[in-house]
Amino acid sequence: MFSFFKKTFDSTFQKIKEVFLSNTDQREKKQKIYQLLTERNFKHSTAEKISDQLILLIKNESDQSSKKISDFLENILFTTLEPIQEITYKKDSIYFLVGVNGSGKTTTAIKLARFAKGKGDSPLLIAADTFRAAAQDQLQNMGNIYQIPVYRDETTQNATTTVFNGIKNAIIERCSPIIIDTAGRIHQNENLLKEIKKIYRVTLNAAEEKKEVVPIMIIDTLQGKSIEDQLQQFLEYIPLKGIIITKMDAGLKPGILFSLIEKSPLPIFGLCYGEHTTELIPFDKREFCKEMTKE
Ligand SMILES: Nc1nc2c(ncn2[C@@H]2O[C@H](COP(=O)(O)OP(=O)(O)OP(=O)(O)O)[C@@H](O)[C@H]2O)c(=O)[nH]1
Ligand SMILES: [Mg+2]
Repeated sequence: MFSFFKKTFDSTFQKIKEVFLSNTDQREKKQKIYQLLTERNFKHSTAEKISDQLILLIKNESDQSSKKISDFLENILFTTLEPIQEITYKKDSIYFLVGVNGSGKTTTAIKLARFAKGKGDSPLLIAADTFRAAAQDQLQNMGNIYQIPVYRDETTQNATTTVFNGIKNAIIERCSPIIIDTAGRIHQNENLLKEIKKIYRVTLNAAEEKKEVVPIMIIDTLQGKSIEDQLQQFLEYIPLKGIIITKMDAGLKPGILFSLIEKSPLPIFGLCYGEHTTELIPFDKREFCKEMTKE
């Protein structure tokens, strides 16, 4: 399941193991591990923590096998990610996807719908990107391919109408979860943020406490430093409950991927690592650390 991430991280952890199995003293080992991690863009404090703790644990351990080093690494990574909350998939939710232009909202909406269907649930997608007919076509075409119903209303450019009617329709048809794809909006544009707030409010009204509305921000790893600003701006308008990180396959150094997860100010719902509609995994930090370091 995590084969992509494993491939990205594996050479790093493999090299760390090689350092341990080599014939050098503790100080040199620690320095080499620290260097290995910082060269791959791990945060300095994280690199220091991993190298310090690993040296300490191994020093007091009679079993110096590669398997043992993997176990220690897994635990150290896990404690690093421990403060990050997770948010798990629930069938009866309304997933309200927001984000800046091109971050991967529509692709992720389909991925999420396929994930739900794979669990035996009956998702419905709402095409609430009413700015562009092409955006609705994109969702509709995918829905047709994977036999997932898509609610769209070509008679209106008003996303609130589409969302309201779409949710009512899903409730009548007993579809759940409901996944709402919204239009991309730049985080510096106040009017667009006010609009998404309005659409969110209508979503809450239409849900009538029958379903939990889960606003999720879709974050593109390639956006680098602007990510924090994006989150902050959106949070002023919508009480985001989690994030999905996309494009993790974009060839970033392992440390950048790890830092992004490590620094997340909101619970992580899932990770996307490709354009294919199955390339989404729910985020489970224990599993993640295990897969990264396993033999
Ligand atoms: N490599 C890679 N590409 C992705 C991923 N997710 C989405 N993409 C690609 O990113 C591009 C934009 O994806 P969309 O899903 O259309 O993005 P969007 O946020 O809906 O875009 P707008 O509606 O225009 O704001 C497409 O070419 C997708 O195939 C991912 O996890 N990895
Ligand atoms: Mg879109």
